[in-house]
Amino acid sequence: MHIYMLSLFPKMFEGPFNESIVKRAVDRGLVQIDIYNIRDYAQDKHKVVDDYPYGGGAGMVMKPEPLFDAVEAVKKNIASQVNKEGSLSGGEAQDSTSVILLTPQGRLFQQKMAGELAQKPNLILVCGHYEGVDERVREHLVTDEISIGDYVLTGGELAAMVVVDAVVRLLPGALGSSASAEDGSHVMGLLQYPQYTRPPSFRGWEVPATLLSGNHDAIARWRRKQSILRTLKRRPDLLMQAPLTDEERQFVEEEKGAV
Ligand code: 6GU
Repeated sequence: MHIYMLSLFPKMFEGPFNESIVKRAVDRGLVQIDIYNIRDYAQDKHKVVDDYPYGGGAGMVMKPEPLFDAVEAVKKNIASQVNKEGSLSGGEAQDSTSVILLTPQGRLFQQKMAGELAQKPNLILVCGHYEGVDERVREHLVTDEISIGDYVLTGGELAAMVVVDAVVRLLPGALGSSASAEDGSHVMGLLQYPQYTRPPSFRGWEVPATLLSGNHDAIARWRRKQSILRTLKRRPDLLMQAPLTDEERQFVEEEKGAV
């Protein structure tokens, strides 16, 4: 997979992409991440990338020309790469490439979307800034708009890093052999059960006896029950959607009554 990041603050990506799982995935050749500075595509000698909003009001708006030029430069690179590899025609690859704007007005980013993005050969992530971007960017350049939650960040960079992290860990081979991308929270629609490691007694707090029992059926039942209880308490919205058996639904109704 090839990910292209377009940003006014390219240095922000240096730390997160040079550590841990993302770095390992890059080192293993599972993903290539290229950072483009939008300011390099400004058209005047002062490298202006923003301007006052028509109609007045507070804040600045990102100008369309540098964003269009930067995305088109990336698409040319994708096309020349594809021509070398010879699978699709360059034009086809360009047309099918997702161009995603990170903005608080976007669709809410969720695990399902991470899974869909992880299937794509190329992703272009455009980090919005200032009070917004010229509407023509939304209408004629990007294919998707993503938000990572209901709060306002100073720019799309941190959100783009969240998206990249969530996508890269799903690439086959990105996690070590002992870890599984399928195992964590949310994939099953339930929150993860409580985890413990040694020692069995710490400051007088004991690991639940079931986990020490060696009875794998009992352990699986205990974990499933804990996941359901934790999801009911913290994220009842998730529980509505979760794939529960009739017996588990019954259990949820009893617990609800008990609360
Ligand atoms: Cl994608 N951008 C900004 N600026 N703020 C956000 C966001 C994105 N997602 C949540 N808040």
